[in-house]
Amino acid sequence: MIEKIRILRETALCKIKEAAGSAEIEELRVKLLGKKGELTEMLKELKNMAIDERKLLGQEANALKNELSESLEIKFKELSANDVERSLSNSSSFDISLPGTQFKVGSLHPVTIVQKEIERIFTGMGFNIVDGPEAEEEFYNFEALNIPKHHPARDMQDTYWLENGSLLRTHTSPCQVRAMQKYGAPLKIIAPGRCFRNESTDASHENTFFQLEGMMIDKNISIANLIYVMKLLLSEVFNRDVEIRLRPGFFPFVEPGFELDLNCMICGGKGCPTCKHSGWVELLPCGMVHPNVLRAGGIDPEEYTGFAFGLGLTRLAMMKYGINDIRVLNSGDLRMMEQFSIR
Ligand code: FA5
Repeated sequence: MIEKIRILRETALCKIKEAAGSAEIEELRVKLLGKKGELTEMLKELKNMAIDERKLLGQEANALKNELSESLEIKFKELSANDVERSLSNSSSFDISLPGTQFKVGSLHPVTIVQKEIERIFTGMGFNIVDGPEAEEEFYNFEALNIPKHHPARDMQDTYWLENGSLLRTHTSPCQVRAMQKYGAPLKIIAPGRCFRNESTDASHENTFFQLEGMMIDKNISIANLIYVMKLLLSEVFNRDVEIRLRPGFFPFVEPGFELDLNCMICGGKGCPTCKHSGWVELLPCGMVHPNVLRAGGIDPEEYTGFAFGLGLTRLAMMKYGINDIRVLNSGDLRMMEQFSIR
């Protein structure tokens, strides 16, 4: 038996050494160590032997099993590496020195970048972020904001009506009333979102654009609070002092109401198509919340006052990044998007 083991060892190691491919090694493994392999059969014979002989031959046979497994493994690895190399060099259409395929990674839209930045600033001041539906009820878009049916103020926002009687919200202001009804006073919220108007488009007007609504209601809130928050917001967004102007503005849902304009950052105030050659960009209407709006939200105007603003988020993104035409922001043109690497 010991002689059989010796002969098996020599022939097996020789065959392993001479094997020409990884498939051949696999065949040898089955032939030698598989269930019905030569060595396995030999081990089975041990059970018929005397105990001393079985012990000695068992040790020999097991040592050979380990040795063969190891040799098969080493040779298999060596031949597999050769196989890959051979198949690569045989294939004339594959040049392994070429760089791999590069996958494009997306980036955030400039409006989203600015929105996130403003959310960071306001949540830092204790404001909550709320949401509202884009397909809105007429009541929230107009009546609750002190704009009754047939009031001329409705003409300021040419509206897309839906067949079911609701509309595509023309501004984010409906979120004011929804938030008051849901959370009551005191209240500090911002509501970023998409708005729709049937506008003729030009360098600063789109029919689909983003606004960011803000509202603060508490006891004794005044215009001083409003101005402070607006200044803080803009200096944080632009990381420097910016030139602004406040003019009286009419919005039925605030009293008094203001238009906050930003010195045009595309032309530095000299005049260009983006600012309609005025040097100023209308950015941020704001004012003290009208008592009728507080009432519509279920808040007592005798006890509480508040301010609200409606920031033109898309226009702010244009000013921040020097984009001179609003239409590229909705164009889906990747050449524009690829310039913003923030993810
Ligand atoms: C409003 O929409 C008011 N709801 C804002 C408001 C809220 C006033 C709270 C007072 C208190 P206005 O129509 O001016 O106001 O729009 C606000 C801002 O949205 C504008 O200053 C502008 O920056 C932006 N905006 C309006 N229309 C367009 C448009 N067609 N394309 C791009 N941006 C627009």
